[in-house]
Amino acid sequence: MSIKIHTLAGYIHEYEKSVLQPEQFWSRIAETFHWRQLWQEVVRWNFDEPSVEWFVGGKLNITENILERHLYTLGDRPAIIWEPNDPAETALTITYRELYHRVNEFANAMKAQGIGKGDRVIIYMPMTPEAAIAMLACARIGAIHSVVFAGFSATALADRINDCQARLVLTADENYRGAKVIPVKAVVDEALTKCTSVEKVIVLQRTGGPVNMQDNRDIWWHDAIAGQPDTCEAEEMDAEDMLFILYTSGSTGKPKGVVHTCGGYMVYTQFSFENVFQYRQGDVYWCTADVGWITGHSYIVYGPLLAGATTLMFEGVPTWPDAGRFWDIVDKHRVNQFYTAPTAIRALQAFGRQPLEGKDLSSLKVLGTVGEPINEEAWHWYHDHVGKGRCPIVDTWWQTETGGIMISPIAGITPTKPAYATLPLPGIQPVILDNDGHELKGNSVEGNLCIKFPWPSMLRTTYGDHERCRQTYFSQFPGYYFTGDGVKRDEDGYYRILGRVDDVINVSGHRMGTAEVENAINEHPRVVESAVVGYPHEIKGQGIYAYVIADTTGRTEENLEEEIRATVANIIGPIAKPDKIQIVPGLPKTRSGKIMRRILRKIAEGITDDFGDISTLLDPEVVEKIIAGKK
Ligand code: 7RM
Repeated sequence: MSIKIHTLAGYIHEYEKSVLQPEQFWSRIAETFHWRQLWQEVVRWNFDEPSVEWFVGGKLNITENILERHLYTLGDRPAIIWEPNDPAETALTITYRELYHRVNEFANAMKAQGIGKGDRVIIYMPMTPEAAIAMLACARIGAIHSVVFAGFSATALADRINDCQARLVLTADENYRGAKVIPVKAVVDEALTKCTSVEKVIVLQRTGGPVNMQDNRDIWWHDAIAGQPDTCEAEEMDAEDMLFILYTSGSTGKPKGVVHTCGGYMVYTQFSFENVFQYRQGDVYWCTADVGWITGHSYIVYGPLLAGATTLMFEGVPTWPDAGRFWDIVDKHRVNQFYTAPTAIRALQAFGRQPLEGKDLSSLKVLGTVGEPINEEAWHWYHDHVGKGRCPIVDTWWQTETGGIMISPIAGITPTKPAYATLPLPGIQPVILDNDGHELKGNSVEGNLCIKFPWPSMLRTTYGDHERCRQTYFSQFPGYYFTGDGVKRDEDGYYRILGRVDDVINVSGHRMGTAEVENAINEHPRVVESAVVGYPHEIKGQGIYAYVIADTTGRTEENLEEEIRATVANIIGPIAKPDKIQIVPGLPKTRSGKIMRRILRKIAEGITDDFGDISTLLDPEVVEKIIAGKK
C-alpha cells in the first residue's frame, strides 16, 4: 500500500505536505514499490522545453510490482474477473498466480518472434483478459504498447501503426459487441496494406469465425504460446523509459501519440487508484471503460493490478441483451466500486428504473464517473437509484495526458457536490488563468485550467514530435501545463470543469478534434469544404454538427448525407459520424479566411440572433442563409 488517506484532516495534511515538500511527499510513496535500483533525484523539470523526469536514475519493471510483488501474498486471490459479452457464456477468474504465468508465457511468445525492448507493439483487441495480458507482457520485456480502440477504422489504425512504426500487431479473429460480431482481423488486414513496418500479427481466436491468415506473417495466439515457458525474467527499465504510447485527438487533424514512462506512471496510478476509490483488499472493483482509452490503461489494468486489487473486465455493452446488463453484473460479482461514464448513465437513465428492479446492488460502496462533465440530473439519478443514496460519487477529472486522476473527491472522505470534480488530489497544483495568462487567485473565479507543478504520471512528449508537445500544452501559458479545459472555482473553492476551450469536442466521453472530423468529411469527392462543431446532446453530452459545402447536382441531400457519414466511419470509425449534417451555400468566414465557429456553434444550439458583430465577415448574409436552411 502506498499512502492511504482516511480522514478529511489527513487529506488536508497530505495536500499541504505535497505542495510544500513535493520531493519528500513523492519519495515516501515511491519507496513502497519494488525498485531494482533507487533514484538519485525525485524530480527534475522545466516546463519551457518541456522536460520532465521523475525518479531520475531509478530502475524497475512495472510488472514486477504487479506480479512478483503480489505473488506470495495474493497469489490465490483474483486479479481479473472477466465477464463475457454474452451472459450465457461462463465468466472467468484469473488469480495473481495465473496472471503471473500467462503474462510471462506471452512475453516469451513475443520474444520468440524477435520482439524486445523499445519495439512498438499495436494492440487492437476485444475486451478479453488477453488484452491486459498483452499490455503487461509488453511491459515485461520493455516493448512499448500502443492500444488502439477496436472501433477505429482501418485507416485510423494504419495511421497509428505508421506513426509509431510498429513491428507487431496483436488482434483477434472477431470481436463480440452486443448483438454484433465485428471482423477485426479483416480490419487489420486492410490497414496493413498501407503499412510496411509490421512483421508479425498474432491473432487471438475469440469467435472461431473465418479469417485469412497470411503465411509468414500471421500466427494464432495459441500457437504462439505453445511450448513457451511460463516464467520470464523482467527487463530492467529506467524510470524514464517509455511504457506506452496512446493516441489521442487534439485541435489539429492528426491524433498525437501521448507518451507515458515507467516509474512515474506506476507510482501515480496506484496512489490515485487506492485513494480515490478507497479500495480495500477483497473488494471487487469494476471500471466499464475500454482498454483502448486511457481510463482502461490506468484504472482497469495498471492502477488496480499494482494495488493487488480484483479488477473486473467486461467485454460487452450496457444495453445488451437488455438495459439491465450493468446491474446484473454488479449483482452477480458483488461489485464494490463501480466506475463509468456520464454518457452511459444518461443512456441507462432513459430506460427508466425498471431495469434496476430485482437487482441486488447492496454490494456497492463507491460510484465513479469520468470522461465528460456530468449534469446534475444524471448525478442525482446515479446517486439515488444506483447508489440508493448510500454511495459517494467520485467525479474524476483527468486526461490521457495526465495519466491519472487529478481533481476528484476521495470517496467518503472529502465532500462531493453534484457536477463538481471538487478538489485536487495531493501532489496536484491546479491554477486558473485568464486569457492573458494571469493567475486568478481566490474563490468565485473562472478561466483556463492549468497545472503549475509536475506530477509523476504526466505526459513526457508526443511520440516522434516533441515540438508538438511543447506547442500544444506548454506554449499558450508559458511555465504552465495547459489542459485545454475551462474551469470554475466556486465560492467554496471547489472545481467545476466547464468543458473544452479549444477545438476539441467530447462525444460520449470520446475526444475528437473538429479538424479531424472535417478532414474525413472532406475526403468525400462531392465535398468542397466543411466546418464541424459540437452541440449539446441529451445522451452523448455533445453531438457532432457538420456544415458542409457540397456539389449536390443530380443528388438528393439525404443520400449525400448518408454517404458522408459512411466516409467518416471509414476514415475514423463509427464514433465520429456526424449526428447532423447541413448542406450550406457558404461558411461564415473572416476576411482572413478563418471560419467563425462561434457563430456556427450558436446556430447548432438553435440560437438565431445575438451573434455579436458579424460585419467583419467576408459575406455576412451567409449567416441568414444557414439559419434558414437549418432542419
Ligand atoms: C480520462 C479522459 C479528457 C477530457 C478532459 C475534459 C473531459 C474528463 C471529466 C471531464 C468534466 C470530468 N481522458 N473530462 N473527465 N470533464 N468532468 N470528470 O477522459 O483524454 O479521453 O479526455 O475529457 O474535457 O480534457 S481523455
